[in-house]
Parts: sequence; structure tokens; C-alpha cells
Amino acid sequence: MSGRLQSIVNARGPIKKIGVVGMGYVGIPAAVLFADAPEFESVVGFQRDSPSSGYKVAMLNRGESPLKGEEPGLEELLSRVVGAGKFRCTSDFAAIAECDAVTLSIQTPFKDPKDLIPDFSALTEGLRAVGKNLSEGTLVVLESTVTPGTTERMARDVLEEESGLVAGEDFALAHAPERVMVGRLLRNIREHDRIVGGIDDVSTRRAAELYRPVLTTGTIIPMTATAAEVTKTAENAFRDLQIAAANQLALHCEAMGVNVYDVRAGIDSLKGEGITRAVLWPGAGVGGHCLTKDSWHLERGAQVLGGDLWYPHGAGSIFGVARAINEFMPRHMVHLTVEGLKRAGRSPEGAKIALLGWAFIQNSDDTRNTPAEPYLATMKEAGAEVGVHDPFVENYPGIEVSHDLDATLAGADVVTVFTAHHHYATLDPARVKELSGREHPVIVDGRNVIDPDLFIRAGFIYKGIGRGDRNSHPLTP
Ligand code: SAJ
Repeated sequence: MSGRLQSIVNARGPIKKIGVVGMGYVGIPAAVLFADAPEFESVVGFQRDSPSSGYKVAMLNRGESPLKGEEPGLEELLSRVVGAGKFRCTSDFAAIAECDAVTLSIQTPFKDPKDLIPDFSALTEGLRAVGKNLSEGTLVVLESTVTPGTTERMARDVLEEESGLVAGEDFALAHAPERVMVGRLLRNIREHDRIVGGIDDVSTRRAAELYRPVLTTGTIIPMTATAAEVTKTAENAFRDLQIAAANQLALHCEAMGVNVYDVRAGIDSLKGEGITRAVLWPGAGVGGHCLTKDSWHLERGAQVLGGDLWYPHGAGSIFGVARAINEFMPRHMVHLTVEGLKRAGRSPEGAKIALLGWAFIQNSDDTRNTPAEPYLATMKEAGAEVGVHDPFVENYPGIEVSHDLDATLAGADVVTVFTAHHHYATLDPARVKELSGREHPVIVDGRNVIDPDLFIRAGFIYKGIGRGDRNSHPLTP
């Protein structure tokens, strides 16, 4: 532990001015919560002036949120802290120099999962911009999910190279991974415990000072930077694994003619004595920016930091197998669609498909790595015409996303539910059938949102993930 850094931090005094780099699903809620905390004087949001995201700067300075999904409390809090002059947004990174603490919430996708190569280009660019304007005694925190070892290595190197300062001596450095989910961003930051991992004790304590004021029920969990990176990547890898187990069970239930949801409720009934049997939900696939890549970050960490100790990996890795099963589910949705059409005496060639739900998760506009995309591509390749409906998604490159449900359902041979938006829970079989104009339209439920018996009684051909008890139902004339 460096006495030098401690004395610089002491001389600097309590954290008052904060910079948040990356105005997205993680950076925006974090910035407004910092700005709303009486402990802090001001917060500056930093956003690159890029063609895809530059528009956010002006919107945020007007107190408007660029996030379109349902985010309780975010719009109100944003306009309040902008109105109070406690939060502003800019693409001029020179203001970093005045900040006592700077956080980075920048996407860390994977370039090539097969060779475990992460794409840190955006993160590196952000670190360079911070490093160029870094002043002595500042705390830098990575909130992005990264390969274990990144904070201590790549991030430290880039910041030192650009600033000429030394991490742990002249400035503090830590990893405090975000744990937010779209639809509950503010709540998650306030209520979830915060993992805080510094490259040394001074950095860990300084990072704890930064997050404590925004926590309500959440508490600070201090550890090393690398342990924090492993914690974050592992918690997502475990979730992906649990979902894969539920998906494999669903596929088995279909094969055995059983309802996976009965089985799930049955397993869940085993309670007490510290028993937890948390079977997650099977479905049409796993999307988003997190579960689709964090297993690879974990694997990459074991590879880079572990050397010969890295075992198991490749085909032997349970996390890799889980990824493969979850990536298979959109293909299984194709299979159910083709089987349904076959029962209707049709093939995909020339069939009209109404795809309901483009976002990767319910009641959100977040379309990152949506599992609906590989389904749409395969059905189009098979000669089908696919119309996409999503009440939250404004636009998506190369895909026309409609907000008009009736228009999307008109003339549909197949209705495929990919996302559990609350709008779809009230689909009326009679109305859907009338719009489709088919005697036996097909409905493929990838999220268990509809009641199969209601649709079967109305003459639909029903197919559902995990519904072995219904997928070969007799046809209602
Ligand atoms: N999904 C299922 N079955 C389930 C749960 C989810 O098929 O039982 C699917 C969803 O439909 C979605 C995908 O998986 O397509 C991801 O859903 P999610 O609920 O995991 O949402 P994320 O990815 O936004 O949130 C995860 C969370 N991680 C954990 O709970 C361990 C969240 O806490 C993290 O903050 C987030 O990743 C992240 O940013 O890392």
C-alpha cells in the first residue's frame, strides 16, 4: 500500500466532482444517482460525439433520457439533477482534469469467442481519453465487465502511458462492476450490493467512498480488482449455465411429452433446510450484452492468468457448453415453426410470419444480441416473409420494426412470440385468427406467455418451448 497515494488522496479531500464516461444503460443511471447524492457537488457525463451516439449529449442536457424502455424514475431524476445544475453532459474530455473520480461504463463485446479474443477497442479509447486528462489523486473505476486481469494490466498500462502518472502511487484504480438490468436500472444500483475491487487498499477505500452514498439497501463488498472481475464474469456465467440447464430440460420435456413448467414447479417445491432449487426459465434464447459474452471473459481470464492451470477449457468447459445450448434455442424455434407449418400442410417457402418481440428482454427497447435475429435470418433464407412487431423498439438497422400489431398479424400463417412484452399476454385468439385469415394459423410461443388451450380451442396449431404436453395436440376442426 502506498503511503504516497494515501497522502495525495487525503490532501485532495472527499470526492466532490465525478466524471462518468459512457452514456448508456449503465452510465446514465449511475451519473444521475451520483448527481442526486448530497455528498457530491457535480457530475459530468462524457459521451463520444460519434454518429451513432453523439445525439445523446444534447438530449441529456435537456434533461431527456435517450433510453426508450420503461425505466421507473429515471426521466424524473434526470430532469431534476439537470435542472439543479448538478449534472451536465459533454464530449469534451478536458473536463476530466477537474474530477476527483471517473468511472468508465463502455461496451466490452467479444470479437471472437472461439479464440477468446475480446474487443477492447472502445474501452481502450475511453481509457486513453481519461489518461490524457488525468490529474494526480484521481480515482479511476472500471464499471464495464472485463476479462479478469484487465484492471491490473491493460487499464493500468494505458492510463499510465497517457498520463505519465503511476497507478497506486499518483492515482487510484479500481473495478466496481455494474449489476444492472434494463427496466430496473436505478433500483439495481441502489439496492444491489456493490463489489468494489481496488488495485490496492487505498483504491478500494476510495472507491467505497464513491459508491456508498448511492446505496440504499445495498452494501459495499470490498475485494481485490481481479477478484471483483472474476465475481462479475462468474455471476453471469452461472446465470447463463442455469438458463442452459432449464433450456435443456425443456427440450427433454418436449421429447417426453411433458410440460416443463409443471416439472419446474415440482422441482421448486423442494424447499427448506437451506435447499434452493432455483430452476430458471427456458425460452427462445439468451440475448443482451452480458450473458452472451461474460462466460468468454471468464474463460479468457483463466487462460491469461492461469497458464497451465487453465482447465477445463474448450469443449470441456461447462460454460462453453451452456453458451452452445442457449445459442441453439432460436434454431429450435425455427424447428417448431417448420413443424407447425407442416401440420398446416405448408412449408416456410412463401409463408407469412408475424414475429412478436425484437428486444432481447421483456418491456425494454434493448435489442443487443437479440435471439430473434438468427431466427428471422433463417426463416427468410427458407423463403418466408417475416414481419416484426415490438412496442418498445424504435428502429433497428436493416429491420423494419412495426408498432402496429394488427398490421403485423394480418395474413400471418405463423405467429411467433420471441419476447415476453406484457402486450402479448393478452393476445385474443379469435382476433388473431380473424386477422390471419387462416383456418389453422400456427402459434409458436417462445416465452410461455399465452394459454395454449385457448388458442388450440380456437383452431390454432400450437407449439411451445418445453410444452411436450401440448405440441402434438389434436387439431380442433
Ligand atoms: N433469460 C432466459 N431465462 C431466464 C432469465 C433470462 O431465457 O430465466 C434470457 C432473457 O430473455 C434474456 C437473457 O436471458 O434474453 C438475459 O436476461 P437477464 O435477465 O439475465 O438480463 P441481463 O442480461 O440484462 O442481466 C444480467 C444480470 N445478471 C445476473 O443476474 C447474474 C444482471 O444482474 C447484470 O447486471 C447484467 O446481466 C449485466 O449487465 O451484466
